[in-house]
Amino acid sequence: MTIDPRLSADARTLPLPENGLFLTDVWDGLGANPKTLSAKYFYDAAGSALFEKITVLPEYYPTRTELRILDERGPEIAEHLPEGAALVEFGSGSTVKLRRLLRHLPGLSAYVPVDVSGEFLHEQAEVLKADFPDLPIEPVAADFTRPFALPPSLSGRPLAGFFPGSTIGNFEPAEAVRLLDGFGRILGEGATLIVGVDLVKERDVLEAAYDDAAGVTAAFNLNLLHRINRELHGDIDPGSFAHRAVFNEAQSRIEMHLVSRAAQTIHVAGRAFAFAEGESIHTENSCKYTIASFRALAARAGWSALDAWTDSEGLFSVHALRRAG
Ligand code: AVJ
Repeated sequence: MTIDPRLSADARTLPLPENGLFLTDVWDGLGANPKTLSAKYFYDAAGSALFEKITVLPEYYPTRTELRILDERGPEIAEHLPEGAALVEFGSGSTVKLRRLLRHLPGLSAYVPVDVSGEFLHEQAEVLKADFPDLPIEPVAADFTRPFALPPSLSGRPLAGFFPGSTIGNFEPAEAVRLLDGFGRILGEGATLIVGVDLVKERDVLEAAYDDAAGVTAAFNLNLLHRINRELHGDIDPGSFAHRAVFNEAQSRIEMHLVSRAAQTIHVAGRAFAFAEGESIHTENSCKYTIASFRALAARAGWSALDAWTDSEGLFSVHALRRAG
């Protein structure tokens, strides 16, 4: 792919093909009916900072609840990881959750963070090394949604995977099955997987978590439009779109949308996209499960249930799964 001359100077400095993919994904998504943008593009520097703010909002229960489960149930979770296991974390954003688990895993032989951002990965590895000097860290720069190879040094060791944060919720069920099966192929027969999964609950609680009173989630959603303006020569007035979060009960997912407040035409890198008043861009799905519905999904991907833990209010779950032979 060649560098598109219509991209902003900032965008042109991004490593290709990320930059070219963002443009073609935005063009494809805004050209589709209904219009969509991929949630993976939320996380530029501004979006990542807004997400950090979301995690401590009073309405946003998932992060603090998962941390509490990892703290309180850590010893039980640890029983499912064999002595000498290497722990592979898929999408190792920050190490906050990992640290909670590590306290309970003194017998771990290596930690393998996997992340697309090589730079972030190596920074985090350095910080972790300072706090866990005896734990070998073997970062892998890779997109965990695609097949990748583990470091050869891990061969012969028992393997475990860690996928916290209910990131699995961003994938529609069919994609989630493909992803979990992919983890199983990478980790191999007999591996353990520890995965954080948000639970179905009352509509009011779910919708408030994705439409907080302080407007942080709205800013996080709208940042996608700012990012398009910054990186792809967009001329979008973010004020002409409203944030909307709705629980789609039939599909058991929170949907986030950006709804056009008026009929208008926007431009992105030279292409025009027309909106009717009230027309939306679907920007995110966050799928919610019961313990049983998640186990059924995992089973389709070749994983059997070992155990699952929830908080006392039944807000969030952490599952331990085993890869069948
Ligand atoms: C990072 C995908 C788990 O779905 O709860 C938070 C992202 N979006 N508020 C979620 C998110 C809006 C979050 N995940």
